[in-house]
Amino acid sequence: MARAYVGLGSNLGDRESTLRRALARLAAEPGVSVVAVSSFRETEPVGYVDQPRFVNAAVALETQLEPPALLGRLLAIERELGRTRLGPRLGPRTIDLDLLLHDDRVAAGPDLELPHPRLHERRFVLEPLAELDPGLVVPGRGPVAALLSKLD
Ligand code: PH2
Ligand code: MG
Ligand code: MG
Repeated sequence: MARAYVGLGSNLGDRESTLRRALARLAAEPGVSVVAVSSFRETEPVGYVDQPRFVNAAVALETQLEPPALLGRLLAIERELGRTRLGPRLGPRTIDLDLLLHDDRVAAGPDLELPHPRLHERRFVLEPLAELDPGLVVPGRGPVAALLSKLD
């Protein structure tokens, strides 16, 4: 069994309801159990700023799935909840499910990078992770609490 962390984000439609539906689908996946869900927080858009505010959260999972299989399930749930990839990169989305961490795996493939490549610089990811596990360490980057204290 691996411990994985997934980041959730939405800034189109009924954001909270979409996050709850995504969590229910994750919990229903064979080989996946939900261990803990962070609070939902409204956040200012980062990267591509001319878009609505997001609701973000993170979830801790226990899973038998290897990273590529888990990523495949996340992308399938995104599609089921109406995610399209027609707009700008980093632009508005009904649902975004990002595989952030999978135990202490490090991977640098074209389809899957672990840890998530921008995790260490995003407050909207680090804060929910710190809430789930204040002692969590990001492989190659350090403890989430230290990463948060480096952001201004
Ligand atoms: N996701 C992005 C780009 N910018 N900003 C916030 N606040 N929350 C997000 O989830 C987010 C973002 C691309 O995935
Ligand atoms: Mg994302
Ligand atoms: Mg994504």
